[in-house]
Amino acid sequence: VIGGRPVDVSRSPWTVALSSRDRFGANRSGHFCGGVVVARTAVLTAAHCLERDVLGSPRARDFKVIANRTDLLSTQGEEVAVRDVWVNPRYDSDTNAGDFGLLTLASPLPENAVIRMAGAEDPAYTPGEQATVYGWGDTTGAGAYPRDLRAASVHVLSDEACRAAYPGSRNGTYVAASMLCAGEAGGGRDACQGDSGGPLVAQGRLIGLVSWGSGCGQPDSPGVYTRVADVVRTLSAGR
Ligand code: 4AZ
Repeated sequence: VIGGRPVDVSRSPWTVALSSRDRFGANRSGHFCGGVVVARTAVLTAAHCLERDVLGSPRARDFKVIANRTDLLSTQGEEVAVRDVWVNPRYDSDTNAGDFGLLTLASPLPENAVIRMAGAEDPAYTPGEQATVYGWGDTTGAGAYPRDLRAASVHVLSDEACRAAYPGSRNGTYVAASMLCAGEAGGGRDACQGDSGGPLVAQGRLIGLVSWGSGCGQPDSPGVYTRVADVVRTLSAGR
């Protein structure tokens, strides 16, 4: 998270780290992505966090979920094994549309760790409002990874503003049906590498998952998030 502040995980107990022994070395506890507790045994994350070339192997035994831990290098909280990995079959790695997947946990997390997802009838925000992004990702855009969870406030933008920022050039394409974007006009506050799969929260509700963007915290290059209302629609349609 660029331009954020440290937060104790008790303030956002739904925020978890995905950790793999093979990723980034032992000094970072193997953290490679964020995730969000959406049911006692279910964690939502980005599909691109679960791809073979990112994870090495998308097999459940290769990674674990770290819950209730602010400092990644501490032994606080719990490490939960993953029983099953599901990647949205409609995820398009070219546009990043549909960038979500679901982890089923081997043991349940506490009820108070579960965040409610925004739905299609209940988006939990209107463009222009503030939301908060959480994660252990890069704080500088140059590979400076923090030990402690961080959070930043960003403004949710209109689809028109997102499309104008990412009209389909080499910088990427904004797909309104499955994405939303958030940032600051002058840059400075944003998600970054390592935050992927983690939560964007408004009104106490999960509205987005960190997905992509052009750089981090740059003016006129907002962060792009998986639209959680679209995740809910997809999951409830059973496909
Ligand atoms: C990434 O590489 C990434 N500024 C995540 C979020 C953003 C950019 C890059 C948004 O995972």
